[in-house]
Formats: sequence, C-alpha cells, structure tokens
Amino acid sequence: MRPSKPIGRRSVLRSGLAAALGAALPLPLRQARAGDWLRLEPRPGTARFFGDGGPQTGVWGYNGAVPGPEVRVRQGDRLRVLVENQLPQETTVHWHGLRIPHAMDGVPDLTQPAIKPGEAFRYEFQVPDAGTFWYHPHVRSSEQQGRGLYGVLVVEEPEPPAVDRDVIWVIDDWRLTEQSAISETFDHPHDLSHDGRLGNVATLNGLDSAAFAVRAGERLRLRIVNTANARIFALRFEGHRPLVIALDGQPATPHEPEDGRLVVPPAGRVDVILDMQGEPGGRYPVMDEFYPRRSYRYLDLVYDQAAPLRNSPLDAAVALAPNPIAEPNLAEAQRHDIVLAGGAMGGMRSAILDGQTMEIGELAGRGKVWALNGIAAHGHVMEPLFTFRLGRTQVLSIRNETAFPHPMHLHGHSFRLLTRNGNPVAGNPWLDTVLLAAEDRVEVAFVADNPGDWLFHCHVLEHMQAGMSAVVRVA
Ligand SMILES: [Cu+2]
Repeated sequence: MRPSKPIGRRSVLRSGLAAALGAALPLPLRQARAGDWLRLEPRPGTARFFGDGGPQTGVWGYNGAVPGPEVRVRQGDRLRVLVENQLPQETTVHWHGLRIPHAMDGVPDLTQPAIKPGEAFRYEFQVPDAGTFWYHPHVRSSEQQGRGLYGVLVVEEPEPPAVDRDVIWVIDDWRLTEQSAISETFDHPHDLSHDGRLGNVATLNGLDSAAFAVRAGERLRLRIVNTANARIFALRFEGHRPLVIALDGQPATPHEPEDGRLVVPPAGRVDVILDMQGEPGGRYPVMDEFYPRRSYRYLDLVYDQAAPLRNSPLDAAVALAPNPIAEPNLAEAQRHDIVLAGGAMGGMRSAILDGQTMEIGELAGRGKVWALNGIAAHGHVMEPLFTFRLGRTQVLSIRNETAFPHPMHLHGHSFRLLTRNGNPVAGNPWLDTVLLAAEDRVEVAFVADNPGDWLFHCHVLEHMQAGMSAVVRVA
C-alpha cells in the first residue's frame, strides 16, 4: 500500500515551533588524541520527528540516533572508527565521497565481509580531502538507510572561511504510517520501477522541518546533506541568495545556483554561504520545488528580534582551497560509454541477469527492472563493466535512456563534470554523485588513481536494489 498523503504541511500533528527551532545536532564525535577509536553502534532506537510531545517512531540509527553522530576530523588526520553491529541484520559502513583505500570502502563481499549481528569491524584510514561527507550502510541499503542509518562526516579545512556559524542541514524524508511508524513497504515494486521510496514527512536534522532560527546579519555556512533514499530536493530560499562554495564536499568556484534553486540529489552535498539579510522578526520560506506540481514549503527561516549583527554582509573571502585531486588529462584519456536503461515507461525489453539474458517480465519477477549497459546487477560482486588503467585519465559518457532522474555515484574517486547534453558545464565541478535528468547525457572525467573494484551505482536506493549498479576495476 502506498501512502497518498502529500508531503508538506502535513496531516500529522506537530508539537509546536519550540522543538523545531532546536533542530541542531548534538556535539560531534571527535578523536581527542591520535590513536583514539570512535565508536559507532548501528542499533534500534527511537526518534520524535514532531518534537518532544509528539509520537515516537522506532528507527535504526548509529548510536541509536537519527541522524547519527556527526563525526569531525581534520584534513589529513587518520580516522579510526570501531563499528559494533547491534542490528538484527548484517551491515557495513560506507564513507561516502571519501577517496580512501578499497579495503575501507564498506561494500559487503566486494571490499570486506559484512559485519554480522554482534560483531565488529575497525575502519581506519587517512582522510585526504576537506569537506562535507557522510556515512551509511551498504547492506540492504533501501531498508537500513530508510530506517535511519546515516551520519555526517565533516573534514575540516586547515583554514576555513570566516562565518558566524557552521551548520549542518541533514535533509531527509520518511515514509510513515498513520501511527508514525516507519512504513515497512521497503522495495515496493512501484518504488523500484518509478521514483524510488519517496516519503510523506520531510525532516531537517531528524525533526519535522518547520522552522530554523537565525539572526539578522549573521553569516552561515550551511552544509546541506541529502540522506533520503530517493527524494531529490530543489531548495529555493525566498528573500535570500545562497552562494555555493562546495559540491559533494569538493570546493567549487563560489556561485549562485542557476535559477536560484539548490538541487541536492540523494547522497549529494552542497555547502553554501548564506548571509541573513532578512528583517529581525521576519519569516522567510524555504521551498522544495524539485517535482513538478509537488512543491511544498520545506521550512521557514525564522529571524529573532535582535538587531542585525552587522549592517552589510561580512567582508571576508569565502572560496575554499582545492583538495589534492589529480587533474584529468583529456588528451590521453580512455573513453567509455554507459547507458542507463529500464524502469517504468523506459521501453527496456530485456537485460542480462546472473549471466543469462531475460525478458523484462522475468526480470521484474526477480525484482530487477534497471540495467547499466544491458546488465542488471545482483549483489555487489560481478564482472567489471570496465577496467581502468591505474593512473590513467578516464572519460565516462553517461546516457540516461529512462523516464526518471538518476543520481549516479562512483566509489573511491571524485570526477569532474565536463559537459551536460553536449554543453560545457561552468567550472567543471568535482562531484562524486552526478544527477542525470530523464534523457540527459553527461561526460565526466577523473584519474583512476585508486586501485580496486569499485561500485558505480544509482543512489536512488530502490533503483540500485533493482539492478542499477555495476563494478568498475582500477588496475
Ligand atoms: Cu536511479
């Protein structure tokens, strides 16, 4: 059964502004001394999405919390995390967007054995890039992440830009029942073949996204992280002009977003500088406008009555220093084509599953409806789609021949977005997850400098589950 409630000003009672205004995260986890181990326990817990007086929801969270603890580390530090699995299922932790060694990437069977219930795994690696990253499981992702398993990982720059507040915004949606329980409709066939598991309640940092308290004149750095299974957000800040300074954790030339909307696909991150230029006591909506005819008011920026902190925006540089990523050399690149196919209204007739060509009816009967270059993935271990020569520049030309958008994520590397539909993309931003609209074509480039077998997959978790995944080898 699919919920038909529209997301937005919702049918569930909210317990009032006070709780929502407190949508700040608890203190981050930090290693006090080099050599310390941080502990993350994925386990069942409870959340109150509607504030203190609201109903309780049983969730799964890191250390029982939704979002999980914010992990903070400095660029170049060695991060050590002991993960103790207190779930009734196997799990792993994937460090999304971090260019770290293969054995630490957290993909079961491909990079490590899954962590069984009651068992533990030690993740230990040096963090090469500063920026906004996050972590989540890679086992039964649609269910485990859909129940709340994720957290933000901030890698601090040696010299961050001057701001009044550095704030994390975890944006997510949930599919809740009338009783505010997590709907157990994971991997519903309709979700697999359409937009994925869209929720009916949107949250900011684990709370019904009603309001966010600000002060006139202050400068915020917002680290926006989309942890939804499937929802693509397109945030428009009425009365404000957010300035993008990083995408997917990687510094970007500071710019205002095209058409004023910040598009954040599942797994995507956008860092913005936001000067609070509204009036003391004012309220300014932030709209989510991605899906046509399904726009809603995500939250309000609520100004307190205090006089502005300053009368004109802070006069300080906002550009971030680049991370140490090898620059692609297009003149000597290996080139590869990837075609995304399948889904409802996609016209795919057949695909290869487990080495056998099957018609779409038979595939669908096995829960597979998407394919990359004609192959539907089953699990994480498969023949590589391509082998990239270690150290060589790779250009991927990716074509979406489906009727749905797909955020495509490559593990172990960041890539430059070169072109979209044949047109050069301004600044060629570094990304680890590139969103393709229906019928889009993009070209991305990167140096294959991280050896191993890496996943390349759609981050709409229901699409990944239903076959939209592949392995690429760097050797
Ligand atoms: Cu997809």
